[in-house]
Amino acid sequence: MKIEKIEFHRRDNATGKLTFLESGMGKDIPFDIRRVYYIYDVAPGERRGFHAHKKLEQYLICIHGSCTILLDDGSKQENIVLNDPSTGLYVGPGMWREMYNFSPGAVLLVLASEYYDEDDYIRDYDMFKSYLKEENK
Ligand code: T46
Repeated sequence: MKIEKIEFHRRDNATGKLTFLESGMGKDIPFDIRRVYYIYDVAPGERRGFHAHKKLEQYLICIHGSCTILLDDGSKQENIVLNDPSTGLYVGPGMWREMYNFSPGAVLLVLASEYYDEDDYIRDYDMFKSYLKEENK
């Protein structure tokens, strides 16, 4: 499985750090960002996600603290630690994800290619496997 991480631009000086990104063709984020959401105040030991998307593309950025993202493409699993506000993890369609190990105060920011659509979710692992089989026929 190919893990796609992107380092965003950073401007550091004696007063602090600034990270920026732009979206659109040929830019940092190759799709137009239609939605932004963030996950925070995750209780210790809690795990979220447990789904895949059919079309949605996203970049996950842990802008404060750290968390771990499990990615599963149906045949391989990878666990990726996010702990840097200037690094984004690409998560595309057909990828089961779970988010865990949130440090106290962690904030996970997500930049999404589409508006919220519950029909784009596959929230059952067996259905996810069947979906991949159909897609790869
Ligand atoms: C993903 C991971 C990384 C909305 O109404 N609008 C939204 O934009 C979102 C993201 C969620 N919701 C509703 C749907 C549920 O009733 O908020 C509730 C919690 O969402 P969910 O249980 O899907 O949250 P997570 O943290 O398990 O998953 C989220 C995203 O939903 C998902 O697309 O890839 O973060």
